[in-house]
Amino acid sequence: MSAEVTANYDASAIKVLKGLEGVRHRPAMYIGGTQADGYHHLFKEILDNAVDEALAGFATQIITTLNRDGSLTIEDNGRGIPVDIMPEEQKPAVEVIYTVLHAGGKFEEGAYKVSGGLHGVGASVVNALSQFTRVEVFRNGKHYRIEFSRGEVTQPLQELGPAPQGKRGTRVTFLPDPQIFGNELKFEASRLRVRLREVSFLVAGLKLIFRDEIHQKEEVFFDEGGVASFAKFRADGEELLYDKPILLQGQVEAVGVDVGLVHTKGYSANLASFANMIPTADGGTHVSGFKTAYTRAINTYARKAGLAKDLEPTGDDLLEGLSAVISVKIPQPQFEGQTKGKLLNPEAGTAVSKVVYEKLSEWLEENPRLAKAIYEKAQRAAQAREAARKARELVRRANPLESDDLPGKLADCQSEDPAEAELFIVEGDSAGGSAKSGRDRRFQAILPLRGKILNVEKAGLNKALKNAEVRAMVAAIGAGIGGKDGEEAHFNLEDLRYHKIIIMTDADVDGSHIRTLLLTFFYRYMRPIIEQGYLYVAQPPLYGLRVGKSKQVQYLFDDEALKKALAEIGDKPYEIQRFKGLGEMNAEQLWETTMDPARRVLKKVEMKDASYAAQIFDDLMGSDVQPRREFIEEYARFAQIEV
Ligand code: 1YM
Repeated sequence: MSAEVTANYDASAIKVLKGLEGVRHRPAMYIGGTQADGYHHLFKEILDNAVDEALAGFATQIITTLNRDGSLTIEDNGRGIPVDIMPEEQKPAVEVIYTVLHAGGKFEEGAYKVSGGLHGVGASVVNALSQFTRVEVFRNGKHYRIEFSRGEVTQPLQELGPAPQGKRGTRVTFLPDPQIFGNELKFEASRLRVRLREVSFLVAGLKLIFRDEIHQKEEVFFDEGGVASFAKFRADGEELLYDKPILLQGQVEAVGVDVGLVHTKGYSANLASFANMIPTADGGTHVSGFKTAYTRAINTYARKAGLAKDLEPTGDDLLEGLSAVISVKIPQPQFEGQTKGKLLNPEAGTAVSKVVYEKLSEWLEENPRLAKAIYEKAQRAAQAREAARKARELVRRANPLESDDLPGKLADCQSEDPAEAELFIVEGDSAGGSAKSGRDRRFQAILPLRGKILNVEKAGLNKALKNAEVRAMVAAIGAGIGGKDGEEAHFNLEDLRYHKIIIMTDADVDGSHIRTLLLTFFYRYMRPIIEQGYLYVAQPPLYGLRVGKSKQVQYLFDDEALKKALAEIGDKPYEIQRFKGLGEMNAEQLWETTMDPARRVLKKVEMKDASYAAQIFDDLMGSDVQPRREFIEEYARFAQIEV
């Protein structure tokens, strides 16, 4: 900004500027961080404004376009942001909304604005953190445009001419600022799609179109069935107990409740929850309210209907195979937790509990045949739980004379301090052999796995526990098994024997597959290990490069690195070794490249966005290869490099 312009600014304008400078100074305070999550948060904020216009009953369609230059355009067909001059500021409303941090409040009196995020400050925050922002408004039969850069007006509001016949709405284009986010981050189509799909289910009847100009693809997200369809969608890949999902809806005082349910023949519980359309990955009062009322409604019905037997299903038994989406709309949501993913409002719990108990009881009365099928499935789950408990006892008592029942093929480390102990889970016996000889046995343990481990997503706990590879992992890790949604946790982090559990697989398709299976296993049965940041993926090199007569081998981790290295040596003779698998490296090479803490590269597996991860893991359940492959490609995004 030039000095001349500054001089003309009055006191309120300077305060305004300070506001947006504050956003640029401390972006994390507003968007959580400046990594990929924060970057995509900008999209969610503008989308939220368009969605609010739909919730208010004025917009029916939202188009999101990923432009070739990396910018994003979001357009709705609502009323259009007001453009008239605001008396106090003497500026068009649209300018105030995009440049004043708390301008949203003025527009909130209509009280429809329940959606989450930044409550109307979103527009100015996005503007502050964008290299450019263009807002076009179609209103009063006219087409207006205003442009900004890094929060400041660059082109004042202009009337461009008449709007095309009948066109109304708001179109916002912005590019997140590389000064804030760096040069590497980009909008990821997959993340945009996950949110658009979510919104299409949460706002039944709203049409969301996604245009990907980079990959030349268009997709329409539209559903009349709301959260009930969402529950069914999320159950994808599992056979359903019945076809028509259950919708439980109601309003208790100011809290709106929407719950969708469908029972599958599978074993995992799949709950997704939202407060004001914000995913609540850690659940909260609304989810607890749901579980209590759901269990009480079914058990009460079963007693009345004479279905109950001695072994009464627990809440977890009843949740087995359930796919549910719980969505509440609440005037003043309170969130807690590291990722603010947990809803705290007690009134949300009360409201969900009341609506679910009443409406589900009615549904059970009206559908006795299905009610019986649901209850019988839970009874089988209760029996399986009993059987699993016995199986666990069996695992524990299997080998009373051997030290702590550790599996025979585990080469354990000497240290008993979990903080320094590392467990390498290695693909195949031959790599396992090299790893055993190459390791530092003081703190590194090796567990070779033979072939592919069981697909636990399909199997369920009982079957999983019969699998030799699963049992070996459970025994080696030492903290039990459980923690899968809907199952009582028998997992205790305090018993964990290693604080680094490192998955070491080949850098090929089979390796990726095994890694995926292992990740699914940890996600479903030992999630706290991921949450605590104890799970890692090793990065073995792809190439060894020897230049001239040197004995020194340079290890390279991808094709890019190889190209770069080759370019740097220009005309000397060289020799390239391509490692097809871990087994091709000898013990010394494996130690040097992949295991030595001083030289190796480990990727930490992160579950920051648990709802996103759950979605991906859902994709993995299906028998389709494609989503699985996409997951493997996406997987790198959960990981942070640690050297
Ligand atoms: C692609 C983004 O922002 N649409 C949009 C926003 C608004 C209105 C209409 C609107 C609201 C009201 C009256 C009102 C507004 N948002 C804000 C704030 N799409 C998009 N469409 N007239 C028009 O609330 O009474 C203020 S107006 F502050 F939330 F950003």
